[in-house]
Amino acid sequence: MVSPPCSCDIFCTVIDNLGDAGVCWRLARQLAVEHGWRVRLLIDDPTPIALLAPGQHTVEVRQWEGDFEAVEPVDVVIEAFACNPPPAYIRSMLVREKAPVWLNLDYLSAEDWVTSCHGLPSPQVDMEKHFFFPGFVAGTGGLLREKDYAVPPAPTFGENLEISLFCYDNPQLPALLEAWRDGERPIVCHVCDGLPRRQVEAWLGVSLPAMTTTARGHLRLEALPFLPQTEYDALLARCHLNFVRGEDSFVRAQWAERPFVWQIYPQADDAHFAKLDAFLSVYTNEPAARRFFQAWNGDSALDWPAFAATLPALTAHAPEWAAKIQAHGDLAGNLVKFCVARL
Ligand code: TRH
Repeated sequence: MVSPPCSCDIFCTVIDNLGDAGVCWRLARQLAVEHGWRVRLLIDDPTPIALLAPGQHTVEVRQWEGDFEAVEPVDVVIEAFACNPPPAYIRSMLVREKAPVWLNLDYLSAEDWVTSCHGLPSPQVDMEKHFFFPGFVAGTGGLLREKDYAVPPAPTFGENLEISLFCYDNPQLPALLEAWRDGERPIVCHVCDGLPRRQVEAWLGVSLPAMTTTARGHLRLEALPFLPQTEYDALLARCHLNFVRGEDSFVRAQWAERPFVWQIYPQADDAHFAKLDAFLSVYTNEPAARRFFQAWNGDSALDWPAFAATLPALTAHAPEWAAKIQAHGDLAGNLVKFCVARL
């Protein structure tokens, strides 16, 4: 189906970290490049976009400051993660002859309730807003994946095990670094910029500037600068195993078709543990893998040798898993269909 070229405003607030901007940027770019939509990304802090996509000209990125009216009416309004467009903007949506399609793009979760909430209307004054949920199964909005994303060939298992490390503050990291240092197999760990590097530096007791390398026992640590998003995606595909976090890197590790370990975004009321369990129950029933994910997100002892022993099975499983979660269409494509049906 060829959709008419829509105009679309995406609202995003950067709560913390990079995921809000990372998800909105991917969606904005895909709607523009793959569906020909005229997209504006209205973001309260555009700094992360400049880091994720330096020099991009595909999407108009504007700083969202305070209250303002719709500059010109658009067909589709997407608010990311219930960020609430400004009141004056909403009022100008109301006076449009034809109300725009208004979506709240929510967070990703593998929990069962998602299928019953995806697409539901949330009545507003004189207008409807719909919940649009990403997800792993039919009946959700699917996951962001570019049409031209080509899975690079799997790296061969040479002598070194190549691992990328992207995580939040994680009290389990020192024990893992020790296991790698003292293990039999040489490991190269590509340490991402920010929190991962700071924790590695604390463990080393010395600084490890970006683009430098150091070694401890069988572990070589390579400090990365902050990479543009496409280069980060490529890093995931070059590694045998990726430690990822949050939402966007978590999804990308699955598209890279490699084993991964996920640190979920921690929530104050521990709601994230239910999300972690929900994901594990659909992703793998390999006990050592499940235990490792749980330990990485909790305080039980990490058993690196047991997890490492599952890597061949997880590597073999990765393409099947990627095919399974791709079978329901990609999020941007599903979102376009959803909107076009309501325009
Ligand atoms: O940064 P995050 O922790 O983002 C989180 C989550 O989205 C979480 O659900 C949300 O509630 C919170 O933000 C506010 O992790 P995430 O989602 O993986 O986003 C990181 C983005 O940064 C992703 O798009 C990949 C990108 N990235 C690069 O482009 N280059 C890099 O060098 C690195 C390390 C990451």
